[in-house]
Amino acid sequence: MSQRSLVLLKPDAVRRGLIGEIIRRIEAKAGWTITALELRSLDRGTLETHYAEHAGKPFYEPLLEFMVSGPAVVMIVEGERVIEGLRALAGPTDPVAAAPGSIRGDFGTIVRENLIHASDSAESAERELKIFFPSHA
Ligand code: RTP
Ligand code: MG
Repeated sequence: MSQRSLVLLKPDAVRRGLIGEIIRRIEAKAGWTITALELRSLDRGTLETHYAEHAGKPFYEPLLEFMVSGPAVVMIVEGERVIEGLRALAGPTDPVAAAPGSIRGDFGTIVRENLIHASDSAESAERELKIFFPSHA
């Protein structure tokens, strides 16, 4: 079943020069295609909408501060079971708990600075695509 996912390479990934490595892993998956891609400085309002489910949690403000700390790569990835597949490729939220071989498991140590966001469900993908790519939604 072909799906679309909204992917962010977070500011830590850009700062550390990991854009190419992460995109290589995504492109290597059979049948997946990047259909939109932009280096973009995200504004706070966009991030408040994107991360609305976390408003009020202790990590919310530091998360927003981190996400505006430098440019991110914003992408649409399309393909077979791409939502579940990208979550698996990324690994769990805490990079230290993430298995080696996953993006977070190979490159992360800090929960907040965990390199990548990928939509967690078809409903989230629809919502997030409208936020980041209104012309593609
Ligand atoms: P994301 O939404 O970015 O794809 O990540 P996720 O689903 O794996 O994690 P989520 O629970 O939605 O949390 C969103 C992002 O907030 C940061 N975070 N920091 N305890 C903490 O310091 C903490 N918990 C979460 C991470 O950047 C996480 O990806
Ligand atoms: Mg999430």
